[in-house]
Amino acid sequence: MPRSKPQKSSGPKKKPTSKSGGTPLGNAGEHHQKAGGKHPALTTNQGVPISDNQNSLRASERGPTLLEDFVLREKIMHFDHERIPERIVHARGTGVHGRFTLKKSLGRYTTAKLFTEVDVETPVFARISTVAGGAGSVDTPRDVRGFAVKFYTGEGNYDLVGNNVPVFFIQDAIKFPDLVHALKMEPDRAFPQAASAHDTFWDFISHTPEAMHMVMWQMSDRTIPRSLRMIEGFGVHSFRLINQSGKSTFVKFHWRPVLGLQSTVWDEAVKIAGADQDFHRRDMFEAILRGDFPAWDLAVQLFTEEEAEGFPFDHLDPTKIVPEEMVPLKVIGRMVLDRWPDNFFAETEQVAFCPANIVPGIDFSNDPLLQGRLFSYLDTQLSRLGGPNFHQIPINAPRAGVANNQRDGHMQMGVPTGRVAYEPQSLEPDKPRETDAGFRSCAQPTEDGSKGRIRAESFADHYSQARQFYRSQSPVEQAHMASALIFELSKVQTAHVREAMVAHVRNIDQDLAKRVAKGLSIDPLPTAPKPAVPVQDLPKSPATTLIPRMKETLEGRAVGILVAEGSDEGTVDSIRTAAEDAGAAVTVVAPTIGKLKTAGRKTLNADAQLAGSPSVFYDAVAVVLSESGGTMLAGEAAAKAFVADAFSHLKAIAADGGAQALLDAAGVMPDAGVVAASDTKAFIKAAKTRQWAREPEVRSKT
Ligand code: HDD
Repeated sequence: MPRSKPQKSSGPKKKPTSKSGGTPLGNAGEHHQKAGGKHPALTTNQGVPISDNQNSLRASERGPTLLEDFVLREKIMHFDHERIPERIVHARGTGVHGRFTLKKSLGRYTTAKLFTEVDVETPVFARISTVAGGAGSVDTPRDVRGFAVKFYTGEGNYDLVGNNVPVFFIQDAIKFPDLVHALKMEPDRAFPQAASAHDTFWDFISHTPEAMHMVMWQMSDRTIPRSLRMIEGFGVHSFRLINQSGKSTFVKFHWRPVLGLQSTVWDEAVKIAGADQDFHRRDMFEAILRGDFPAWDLAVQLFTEEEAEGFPFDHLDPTKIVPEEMVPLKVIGRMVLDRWPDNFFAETEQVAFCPANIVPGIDFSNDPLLQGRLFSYLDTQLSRLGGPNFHQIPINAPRAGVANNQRDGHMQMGVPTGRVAYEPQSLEPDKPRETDAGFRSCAQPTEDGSKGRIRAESFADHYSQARQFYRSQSPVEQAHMASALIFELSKVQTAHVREAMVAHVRNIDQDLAKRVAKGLSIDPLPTAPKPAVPVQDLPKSPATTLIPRMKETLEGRAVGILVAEGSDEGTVDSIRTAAEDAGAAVTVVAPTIGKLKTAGRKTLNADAQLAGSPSVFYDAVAVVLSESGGTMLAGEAAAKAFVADAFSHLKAIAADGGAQALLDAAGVMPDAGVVAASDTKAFIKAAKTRQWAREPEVRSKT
């Protein structure tokens, strides 16, 4: 929400702890205060004071620049190397510091202190990202969001590197480079940026039946979130927890946003991309600035090897969920993000996550995708961060301390002392040694079998959970999925790829296939590929839905009030107060920013200008105008779009009499979500949700 006013949240206001340090914005801003006061001398990287930072060394007033100008050369050399290779995936990310507090011990299942020491705060750094786009790409494409959390535990760093959907496209890491090459910009033309809606992606998917479950999630509203604060996170794979006696229990991790889930509608996401490329990053930044610290509950699903054997799927297959209805979630603690990084590059860009970063009491499962990831991330950091010592960069450095005999290498920051850099040894008794409390891999007996490039039979069912997901969704969500598939495939130029996808969808749900085929004018329906195993009709999983589980709330949301000269200040004030009391950030939008005269000849301050603040920035809008203001704005395209978009994006609209001319010009029809501006109670109630009943009136039925 650009330029929304700092406001009080009705949620608890916690000062950031000294552990996560400083103000929510770290030390940003401090530097400006130094101007004019006592300030340090500007120096070169060798510490040499600089007398002139504005002019390079010249042979004469209008003569050539001299090679001996070490101040210029050092400054330009450093600048030339300011960029490091961006991440091949998840390049666009937003990072925030915070803390995790355990509320329920998992002491029966694990020795990991992170999960056994109740009420202890563990510092964390979380980075939420899109997958496909480059570092400078927009925040709101249809895309899965990465959800990576680094826990700086007393036993070393633990990274939970997940996504906001609980399954993945492929079952084996060997396919990952192909998946990513198909997804990213096509290599000959270098477009589209940050989009899966193109031939190579869907060509690959149409050859990859195991992707069908993830594709259903990808086509759902989960991939067009309203805010990074309103998404779930999933560890995806099964991991193991190991207890004192070495017993292992499988675990799946889930992050649940305290603000609830919320998504945009597709047209809204597209328009946000044009209006504010940084919509999600700015939303997070402003929430932290206001003290509205986003929080997630961490929940676990726990099950034994024997229980897993009874599941109608293989939990080691990362294209499968363990439905909550089968294994309920236990909430064990909460993560609160409360401090924006001091420096984007040093922290968010240089943070190096790795699923192999685990601590004693946690272990991997045999999920073949996870096993491949354990290699990939460490390897990637060598090219991104330039050498083996990237763990010394402050954002990556464990707070638990490091003691070993590794030495030297690019960018070694430490100065190890002594003559012993090996082990076992007897020359320096104080040097680090193995410990009984150290990490031990779960002593799992390995299965007998032959070596080979094998896919387990138990991984063969590619459609049952895709069907389960689609059929579990509400009718509104199913319509959105059909529209999303039609949109994505309509961007595919190769007819046989579109047809191959519709053919797969027939194995998921016949009705969905018909809707998509109709939207793409594919007739007759293509023959469905023969599934490797019969598709099962699994029980519905309501926990996978989004819209039916949305929280009715204005907490963390935004309300825009459109005004002009002559608007009634009493109405504006009562709407603002009611919205703020309900937890929303309120922005007053007008044709001009700054002061305007109200009906009572008072002044009202507009926070934002209409042309740069479309209604896609807000969750609900109010339009408060005088008769003449309404007539004037009825002829203004940006005002009409403000109201028409709010209506078609299913948002509550409060309007007074003067606004009617604008509402008429924008084609707004009366319904339960269009309320009188004087009825703040009705407005707040409608603003806490979206008007799903309106959708068939504003969008063609798919
Ligand atoms: Fe990955 C980054 C999540 C499969 C290889 N991945 C990356 C990030 C997230 C994920 C959130 C960004 C971390 C950050 O913010 O810096 N990746 C996943 C999930 C997967 C998954 C949930 C499946 C369950 N990834 C996966 C596979 C491979 C990789 C199978 C390779 C075999 N991922 C990478 C990478 C990245 C990465 C190339 C790019 C930058 C980085 O690691 O640090 O190594």
